[in-house]
Amino acid sequence: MKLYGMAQSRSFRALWALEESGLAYDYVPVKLLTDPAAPDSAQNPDYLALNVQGKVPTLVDGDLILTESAAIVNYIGRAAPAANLIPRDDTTLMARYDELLFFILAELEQPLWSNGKHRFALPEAQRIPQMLETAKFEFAKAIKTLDHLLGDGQYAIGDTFTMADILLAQTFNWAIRFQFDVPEHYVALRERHYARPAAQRALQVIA
Ligand SMILES: N[C@@H](CCC(=O)N[C@@H](CS)C(=O)NCC(=O)O)C(=O)O
Repeated sequence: MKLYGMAQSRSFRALWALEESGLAYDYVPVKLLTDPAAPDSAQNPDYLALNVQGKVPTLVDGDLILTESAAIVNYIGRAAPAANLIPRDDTTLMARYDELLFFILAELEQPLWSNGKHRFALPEAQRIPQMLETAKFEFAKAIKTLDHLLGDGQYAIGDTFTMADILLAQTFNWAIRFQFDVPEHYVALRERHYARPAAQRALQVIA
């Protein structure tokens, strides 16, 4: 498998998932907002042929090309069943896992991405400064819902570490980096999961 990614981005989810899975992979660093002629630019025609939006991450496995981080971590989880990184067999746990993953992408990370888009990612003419306050408001709302969705356990789903824990920890890392108000228990969640050996190895890959 080949993972195209950038250090501080959603591609860290996929890199960490690969390290947890034990699967063999190659990591290819890609740069955003650079000259399309540069071979490592996300706007280079060779990269756009893989990822038409010029975004990261992209996972390539043979003829399969995936360009959504949640689909990528699920693919990695299914490709490495022995690592037990996604719920199987138990319909209720699988449903709760799906619910949490969709919630993280649609609700929890959405205000963080909104902040990024309206600070630096969108063309200047499209940025709306008031969106920054709206994003903080929406993030606080999402946190309350997350408190309701998660139990008191050490892990998000069931009693084992899953890809949902990777997505949560990476999303809170992002929130802390963007200086959003992150409650202490989610700062602690981020610390606990980033201390895992696989996360530390993934950090070395992008160092
Ligand atoms: N829904 C996609 C979003 C991917 C995405 O937007 N990645 C950002 C970096 S975290 C990116 O490449 N942005 C560059 C751009 O918007 O041009 C996923 O979860 O993989």
